[in-house]
Amino acid sequence: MRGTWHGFPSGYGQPVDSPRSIQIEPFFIDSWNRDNTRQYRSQQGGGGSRAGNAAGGSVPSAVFMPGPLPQSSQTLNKDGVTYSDLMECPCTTRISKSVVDESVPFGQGTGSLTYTPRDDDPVGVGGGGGAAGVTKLGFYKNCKPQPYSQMLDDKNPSCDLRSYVGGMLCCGHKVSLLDAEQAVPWQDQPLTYSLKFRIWYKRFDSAKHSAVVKWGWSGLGSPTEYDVPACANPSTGQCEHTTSGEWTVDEMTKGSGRPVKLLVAHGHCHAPTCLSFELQNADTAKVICRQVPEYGTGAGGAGAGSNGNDDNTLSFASSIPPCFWGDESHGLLPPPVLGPGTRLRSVKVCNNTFGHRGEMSAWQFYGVYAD
Ligand SMILES: [Cu+2]
Repeated sequence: MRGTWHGFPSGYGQPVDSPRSIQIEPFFIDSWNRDNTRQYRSQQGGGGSRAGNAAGGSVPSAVFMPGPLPQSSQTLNKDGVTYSDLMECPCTTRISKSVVDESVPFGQGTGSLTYTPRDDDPVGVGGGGGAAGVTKLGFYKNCKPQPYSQMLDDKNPSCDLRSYVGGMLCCGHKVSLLDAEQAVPWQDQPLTYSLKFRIWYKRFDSAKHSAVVKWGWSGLGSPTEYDVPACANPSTGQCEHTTSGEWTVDEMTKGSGRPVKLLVAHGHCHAPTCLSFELQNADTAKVICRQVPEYGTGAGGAGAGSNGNDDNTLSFASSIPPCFWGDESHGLLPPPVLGPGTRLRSVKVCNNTFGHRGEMSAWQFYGVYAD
């Protein structure tokens, strides 16, 4: 994410030994409504243009225009929506489920999801693109019980194939997120994307640098994703959903039995859902790290609209600032040192004015062993 700092405090680094190539896995979902945007533009007297945008034109600040959505969308025909529900990968009628055993208890429903394209799906323009063929994906989730996660007790739909309604497994490569009855629109107007990466590096000097270790914890069990149920009464304006889970440092380091010194903590969560992500020492109830994403407002003129191309896109997170520890002389707080027996608690708060799918709750930590 453009505004999110990815680095290490002075004296630490992540060594990469003479790389020759990199592999990236960009994840794009085209949710742009070409027609409404054009109509809006002509009503406003035109103006603005954006490179790489087949229809030209830009949607001014704070205007969101949904494109077609499947029936399973949680924002379909609702007021006050400022983002496309497609970005949360709703399962559509193009996808069928095959459950291995319908009689198993909740949380054990496994099997597969099969995507079937339409005959008139895009065949690819300019040598790229093209639709997915029949695609089958296995579903194996293992939501953990308390205290690791509330997901089983809450019967979170992501824990079981029978209740799964959206998320990564309904977002295969080149699939359409529309229903079987809906043709893929604007096939003559493909979008062209450009990606820019900036990689900051230094020569690794073992006299000056220590190599960091990466640890992760999903906080949920084997799915890193979960559903955020819509709040019962959105008119109250207080729609927040909280989920939490606990684990030990030793579990996180795969039973190393060693204390850790944390240097960087990134909580992985999604716009427009994520409100805050907190890591606590469950033994002392002390907050170790609290992350609050920064959201775009859509303000700022051409290019800053909900389909804009700058950092202020409406309802998108422009930054999720990580927790970062280091040397006091650099203005940083001292790194927390945690023994292997330390219990950690993750507390994640989401906006649930609308329901969400595929939201993620995962911590990524970088640090060193402290023994
Ligand atoms: Cu994610």
